[in-house]
Amino acid sequence: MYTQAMSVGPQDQAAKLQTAEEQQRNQAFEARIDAGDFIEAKDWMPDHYRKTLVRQISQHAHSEIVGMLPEGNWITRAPTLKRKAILLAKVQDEGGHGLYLYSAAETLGTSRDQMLDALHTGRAKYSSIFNYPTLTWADIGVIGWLVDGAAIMNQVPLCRCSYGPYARAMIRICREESFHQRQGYESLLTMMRDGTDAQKAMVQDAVNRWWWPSLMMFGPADKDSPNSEQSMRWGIKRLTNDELRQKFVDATVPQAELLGITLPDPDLAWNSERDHYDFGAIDWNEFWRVVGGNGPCNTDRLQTRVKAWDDGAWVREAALAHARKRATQAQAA
Ligand code: BYC
Repeated sequence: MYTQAMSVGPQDQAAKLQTAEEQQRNQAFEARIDAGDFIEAKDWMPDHYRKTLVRQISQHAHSEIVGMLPEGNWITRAPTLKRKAILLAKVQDEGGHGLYLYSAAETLGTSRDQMLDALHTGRAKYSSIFNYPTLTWADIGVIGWLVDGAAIMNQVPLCRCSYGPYARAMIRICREESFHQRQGYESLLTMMRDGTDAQKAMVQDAVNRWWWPSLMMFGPADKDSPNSEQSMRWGIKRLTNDELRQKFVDATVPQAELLGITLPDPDLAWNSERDHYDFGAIDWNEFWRVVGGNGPCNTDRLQTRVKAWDDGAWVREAALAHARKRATQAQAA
């Protein structure tokens, strides 16, 4: 027994060496994180850091392209040419955000096909917010104001994410989201200022339906967020879900007052001791139901994405055939 325990074979020695090497790499990695360095695609990183980033960035990319659907629903019904042009540009921007983000995630060694397969087979998530329907034109303004507003609040700190390619993608995305938020708010202001009573009521109804789902976008409460602690330590997330949610409420309440609408929360009140707004309890059962695939539009959203992927097969094949032809021509030249 004793001799067996003492004898260290070549394999054990290699494992020990690897562990020591891994430890050193890990320490160097953590030191870079602590120093505020950006981690780049070719740098060594722990597996869990890589996996966390692929999970978050790909979910973010999926949210952008699924997020095109509720708004796309209103392109043909926008009330004026100006509003149609703005909406078209916005939806196109969301597609572009998806592309930057898929590209950022690809630098971590996961292919776009793998990520899309995970979305299409229900293994990857996308933001809960896009499983709600857009029932009236006012929903489009409210999505700009509240959904893009929540997105900016969440995404500005991601411009300082420790992973360089994600942080850089977020800088451009945030600039565009800021335009999205303003156009939504301006469209609501116009309806509230110049609209008929029915149009004003339509804005209030849309706000009533989107307020709570917008607060849910920030994710579960910190105490129920399994990923936050590690992601904060690694500088992937810079603020927690609850911190961001509070910042969003604080910024949005005065905007609602200026608009002349009410927010559907009887517990919403300024708390001068905390210097923040207090707000009511979020229905976490609804949140988990929607995240789990049982929201009002989950099935429809996923089916639409799968159909778009299937219908686009010929485009991908044509693009690859063209690339092959160009490569062959370049070789021959
Ligand atoms: N919906 O431990 P937690 C946009 C999941 S796009 C669905 O706190 P984490 C826009 C979470 O993934 C908006 N699932 O996780 C586009 C985790 O599940 P897994 C998207 C959610 O990652 C077009 C579990 O719950 N923005 O703005 O530390 C038009 C536990 O959560 C949600 C981004 O993706 C949710 N709301 O924090 C307009 C931003 N919340 O993966 C606008 C980047 C949580 O363990 N992402 N879950 O199975 C993030 O900042 C973070 O990933 C989150 C979640 C704050 C969302």
